Amino acid sequence: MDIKKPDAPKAINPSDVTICEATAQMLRKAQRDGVETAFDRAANMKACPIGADSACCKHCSMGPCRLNAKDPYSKVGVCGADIDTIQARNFARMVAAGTAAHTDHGMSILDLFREVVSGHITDYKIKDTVKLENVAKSIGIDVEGKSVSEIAKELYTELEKTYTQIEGEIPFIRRVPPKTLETWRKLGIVPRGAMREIMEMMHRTHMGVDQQYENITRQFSRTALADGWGGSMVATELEDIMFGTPSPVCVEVNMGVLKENQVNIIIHGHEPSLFESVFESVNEPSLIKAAKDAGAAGINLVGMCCSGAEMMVRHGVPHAGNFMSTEAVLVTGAVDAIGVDVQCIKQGLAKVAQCYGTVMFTTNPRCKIEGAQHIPFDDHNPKACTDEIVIKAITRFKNRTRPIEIPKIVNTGIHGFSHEYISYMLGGSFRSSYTPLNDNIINGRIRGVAGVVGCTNPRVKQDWVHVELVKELIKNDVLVLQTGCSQIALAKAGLTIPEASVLAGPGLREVCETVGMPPVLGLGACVDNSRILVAASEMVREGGLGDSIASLPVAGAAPEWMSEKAIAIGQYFVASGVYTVFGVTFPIVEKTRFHKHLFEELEQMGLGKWGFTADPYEMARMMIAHIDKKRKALGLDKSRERVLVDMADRRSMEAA
Ligand code: SF4
Ligand code: MSK
Repeated sequence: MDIKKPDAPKAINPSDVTICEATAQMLRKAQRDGVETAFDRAANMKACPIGADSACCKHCSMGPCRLNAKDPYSKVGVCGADIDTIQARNFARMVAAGTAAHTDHGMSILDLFREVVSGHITDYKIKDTVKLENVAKSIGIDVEGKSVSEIAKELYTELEKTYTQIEGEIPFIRRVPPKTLETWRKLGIVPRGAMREIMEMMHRTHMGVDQQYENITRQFSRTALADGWGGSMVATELEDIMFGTPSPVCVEVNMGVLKENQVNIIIHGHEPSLFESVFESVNEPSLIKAAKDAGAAGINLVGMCCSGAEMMVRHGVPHAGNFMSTEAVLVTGAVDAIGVDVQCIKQGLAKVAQCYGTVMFTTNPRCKIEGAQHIPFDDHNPKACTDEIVIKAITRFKNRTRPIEIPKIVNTGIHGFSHEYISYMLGGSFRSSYTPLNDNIINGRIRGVAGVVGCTNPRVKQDWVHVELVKELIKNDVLVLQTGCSQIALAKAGLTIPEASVLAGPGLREVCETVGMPPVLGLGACVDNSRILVAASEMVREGGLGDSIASLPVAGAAPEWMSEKAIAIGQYFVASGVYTVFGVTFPIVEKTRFHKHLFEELEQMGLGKWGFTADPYEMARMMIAHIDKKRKALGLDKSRERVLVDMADRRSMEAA
């Protein structure tokens, strides 16, 4: 009998899987070294088509049940669940998991804030008292005549409700434009408390509970809103209060930020408390001396993924790359230590680290990885952990044996556009406001605003969809706001500097040149998408662009998304009123009632809606068409035509 030999693994061509030159260079080196990365695994792991369509259910042991995506109503599960119930439940659980991740991150920051406020923690403090007052006032706390400590204690008590409240509305609901809030109240989707919403979502998606896709959609909308206007917003605001509100800073990005003659330490993950402490440790004179005694020119601290984005926008710490570059960067052999906390940390990192002698540390009790050393990080004594990481990195530097190859690519970008800074930048520090942004949208110089955010994913060419989409948007006068790994893609492409305004359409270019800003504004980490919600609310409050977020000429996209957090973010933007387009794949069968509900009916109910395409040009077209539809509804289509005619006239005059 012939025994079929297993197929040889498919080899990738690095230039086909990424446009990041540094990553491609390291993937070539990994191939020479016989080291496998997620790019190789993706090429050799065919995505399950039934799972990709969300046409399967394993919520009980009468199944798992697989339905036919090509003929979705031809079958039901053993319990009778139809395709709409099955995929709504699956989608809901993705929202619940993503919301849990962001809100648990926010809860850690809230715990830290409580301990700082009560004086039990002294390694961190309240840094931005202006922001403290503003956040307190925004949720109705009277700050008049109160000390910083009194305001902070009241703020803590209020914000704790974001998580634990059983009935009522979460505190940041007070920031939502009244018309948007009215729609939510009518639909019964105002979050009470994040824990309650996530718990109820998990209950309702248990076998034999909620089996009506519209009802499930209402609860996952409520759950997602508990993320965007709850857990994520608490994380962002308290991080700003304790670590500083970002303002634009010039940063170096890409793998060339590693330095062969220095001790290189990478921090990767999400919660900035770890990174802030490592930042202190690497500036400790005794540790700098130890590094020099070991023969290093110094200690080089570098960020990756969202931890990196947090430190980049607050302190200008260099950033080595986004999610799909985290294994590749270790292939340089130059990384002496990589410390991680939570979220987006590939298990494969531990193996790559071992191959190159990099010491990998997990630090958070929620995240341990086989093959990585665990050094517990305690907010009450953070330096115990982070000093040890630095000491171990120095030891590894001293004992480096493997050859080092660092791609000589460094890009620069200006990042750190908090929603507060956008208002100062456009309105001036004495009369900071969104009036100039709204005015420029109304007069048509800026056609609209797009949030382009999210991950990178080995199922598509790394960074390519982000970069092509953003280029198309700015060329068409759409101002782009960015968070997470997407902004790193654009920074590497050179689009986050003011000079990139030459790639913008004439109206946007004029605004960028007048203000001196890039056409692509990096706001922070993925948890900081809440800054975009606040900016959108400010635009509504400013006037002239309708009375709800749904009426704004704005759109959102996550062109290379991969995580459940991305689905939660997408859903809170949709529920807030924003048309949101995802790329890669969409976990729903087309031509089902649930698909129609998400892609059409939610908009008719006064919310936003979902869109999908993997093609960046089509994505830009869809987003611009939506922006134009909103402009038309606001009666702004005329002003834009006038500006375009003016610019065309001007160009023909220049050519003459
Ligand atoms: Fe199948 Fe219904 Fe059980 Fe899901 S809940 S596995 S559809 S029987
Ligand atoms: S890290 S969720 S890959 S943006 Fe926030 Fe990047 Fe996406 Fe993770």
